[in-house]
Amino acid sequence: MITSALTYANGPLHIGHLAGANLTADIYARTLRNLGKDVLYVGGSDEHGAAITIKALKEGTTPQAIIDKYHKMFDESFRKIGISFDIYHRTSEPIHHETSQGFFRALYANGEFIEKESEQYYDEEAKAFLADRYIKGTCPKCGYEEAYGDQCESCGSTLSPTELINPFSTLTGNKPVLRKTTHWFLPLDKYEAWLKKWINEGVLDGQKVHDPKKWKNHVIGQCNSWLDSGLQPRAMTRDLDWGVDVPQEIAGAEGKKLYVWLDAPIGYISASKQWAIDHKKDWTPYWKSNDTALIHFIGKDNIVFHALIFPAILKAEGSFILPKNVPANQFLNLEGNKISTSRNWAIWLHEYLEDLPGKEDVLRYYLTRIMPEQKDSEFTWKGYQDANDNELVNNLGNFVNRVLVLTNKYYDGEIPDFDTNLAIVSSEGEDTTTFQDSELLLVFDKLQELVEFVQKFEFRAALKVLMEISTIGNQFLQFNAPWKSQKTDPEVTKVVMNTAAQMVVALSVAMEPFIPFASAKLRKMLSLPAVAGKGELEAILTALSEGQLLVEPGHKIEKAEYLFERIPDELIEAQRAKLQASAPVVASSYEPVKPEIQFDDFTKLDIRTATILTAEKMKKAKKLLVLTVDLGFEKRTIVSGIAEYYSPEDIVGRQVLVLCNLAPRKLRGVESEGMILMAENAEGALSFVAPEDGWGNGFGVA
Ligand code: B3M
Ligand code: ZN
Repeated sequence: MITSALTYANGPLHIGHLAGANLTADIYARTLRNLGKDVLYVGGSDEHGAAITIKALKEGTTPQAIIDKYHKMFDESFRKIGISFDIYHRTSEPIHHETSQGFFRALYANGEFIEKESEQYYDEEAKAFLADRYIKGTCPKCGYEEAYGDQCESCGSTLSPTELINPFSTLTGNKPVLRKTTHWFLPLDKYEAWLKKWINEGVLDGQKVHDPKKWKNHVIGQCNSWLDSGLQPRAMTRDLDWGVDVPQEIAGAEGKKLYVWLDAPIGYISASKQWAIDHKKDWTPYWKSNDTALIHFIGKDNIVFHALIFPAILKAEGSFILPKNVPANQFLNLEGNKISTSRNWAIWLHEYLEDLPGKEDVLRYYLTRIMPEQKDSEFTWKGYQDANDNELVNNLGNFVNRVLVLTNKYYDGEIPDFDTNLAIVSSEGEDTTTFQDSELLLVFDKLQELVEFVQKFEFRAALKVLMEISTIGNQFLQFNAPWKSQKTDPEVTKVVMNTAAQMVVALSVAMEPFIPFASAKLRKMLSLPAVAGKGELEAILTALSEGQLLVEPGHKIEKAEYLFERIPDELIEAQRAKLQASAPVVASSYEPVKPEIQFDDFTKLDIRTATILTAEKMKKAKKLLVLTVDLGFEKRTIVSGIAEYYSPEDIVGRQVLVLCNLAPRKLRGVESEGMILMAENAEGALSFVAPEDGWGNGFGVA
């Protein structure tokens, strides 16, 4: 049972989504299917939570319109890049609402929830409670100033709103107040002991259920850092109007929705149920049988939800298995910067597919090659081009092409038969070894190594082994030089070419999980059926271990075509230019216009002209300057986040505009009594907006 994190349907897919939770799971699922395992691999769109409603608010449309748009895009893009979901589902489906409500009922009936009144942040102007993404503030872990109430996108920490420093409402920017509300809490503190044992020893209810040594260090590390600081009861409901209703028969349910992190992982189960309906199968063995391995592929920002909270929910329900592993990946950066949706610093999958048609496998290959398995890694267009040209074209493509071209040239496309006696390298009693045997044994070992790496979620290493098989093939050709021996010793050439053909067939299967489009193309050239996830790899391993051929003499292949092509510099330059340009210029990077206000709203802002009198750097704060400004009628201290764009000595004496009736706010212990008005471009660069120098201080704007 394999899952990919459900993507929030609030913006297009980018390469980070692939590298984190999807390409990983796809390679894994395809490999297991090729090994003949019974695999169910599900994914889908996460269509609830504040991520969706806030996007709808920004675009002046409905959450439904947002999820419909992105779900369709995701479904298409994933299909085109070859993610082999057995079902790509969505959490807005009725079957999901029923399934997640069923969980809520079961937990409620089991007495697992604590119903509790607590104080939560509330935005008095928007008249809304501020959970999760409705609230932002400074991350207590890393100091990032735009951390959400549920997590920090900069360091990946999972947070709760009360941990934020200087919280503010994302709806209005207001400072929130605390207000009482009642919710159902999951007492995670009560589960702490068994979670600790389960994570660190793989033991659950006295049974060994997984091997913690097979879990990634950073996954266990993050869980333990949570466990060690003590788990807190966590609210499983929210005051929202978008999401799955708390079952209405429960007293107090009115107006309450399930917390998105309660419903979303249950989405994996709903998807499995829908798949079972569609295929007239039973979903329960995949979720309830002890011989099923449940594997969640995710990004590192989702670790505690999948490795602590969802397991706690599954166990509280009582009839489900827990994940056998949660192989989370770290983050992928792009050309020196963090991938950022809001700054449009990303390679969007739908644009890649359009701009570089036929290069799906190149992206898959390069992303696997640089996969952030243990630490963050970086995508560069140069790296992409090099990986394509030096590895796919020069190594793999070249080997395959040479074999197919020569087979066509020398044997009219028929795999040659050969005289075994010609190729004996050793014989002992009944056992004779030909150089074909020893060469194919090398391939067999490599295939086994590759499978082991995939099973350990070490996809980079597995890919490297795949390329080593092709290197072995190239060296084999180079050493035996059939293009020479064909003239001098055509009989020996047949052994060489037959052996090379066996290698190509092995490669055509082994490459399928990584570069499925090239595999399908190659299989067609080989006149063999496409790899369909029906134990083909297992069959090859068996055949090789028994010394059988993978393709018989006389089998006729088709004409050779190139599997890969060199990527011209212009293409790379164009993509680089597009990336650089897209941030500030492309229309979509402009902030949408905010909802209409009245003149009265505007006059509430008291904006005055002022002069900067002094400026100095705030200690240990990269971005902050401490300024004193003269407002004419008084002097004020203002902490301003402009240090990356202006140095203190350059701005003393400058005329500026100050919002002077903003409630004071403490920043790093210094009280800031107002705000300097700046223009901010799409890259986040700042520039003063101000009257001419010498204009005079304390005058309002009109
Ligand atoms: N939608 C977060 C994300 O897209 C969240 C994952 C849910 S998995 C059940 O990164
Ligand atoms: Zn952080």
